[in-house]
Amino acid sequence: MEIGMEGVQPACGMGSKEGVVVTETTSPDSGEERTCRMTFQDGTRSQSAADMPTQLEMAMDTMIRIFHHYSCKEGDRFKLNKGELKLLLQRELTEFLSCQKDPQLVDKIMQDLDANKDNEVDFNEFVVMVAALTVACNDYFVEQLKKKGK
Ligand SMILES: [Ca+2]
Repeated sequence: MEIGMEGVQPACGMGSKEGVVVTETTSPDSGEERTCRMTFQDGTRSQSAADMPTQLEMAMDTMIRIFHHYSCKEGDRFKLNKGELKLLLQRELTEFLSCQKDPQLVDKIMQDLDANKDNEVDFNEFVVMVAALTVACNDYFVEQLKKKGK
């Protein structure tokens, strides 16, 4: 219950009184804890064995953390400018970038991702890029499996 309250309060911007209401629905199978953990607070998550996030939850958490790690370097801390995007691509998508010879690649990616044309990439736009790359990787993966006849 304590864990649930910690998880809910800051993310929803609610006071402790409202937070208590949510935790009253806590079930023994820790389903409520799962929900609360989706608030992705920095470093406040309980790490007991029964409270470990799933791999998919960790993947989502990682995407959020990585985005914010780079977006907070300059200017708007919730958006990637071109420099921040370039750094993220270079450090986090090393393989992807290394096989791309186009010197204008970052500009092109920026233009493609920047759906609202504010010269910044927000989290929504970033997720679209990661999703597109993930789909491409999966297509390749499936193709390889088919070739092997599996
Ligand atoms: Ca920024």
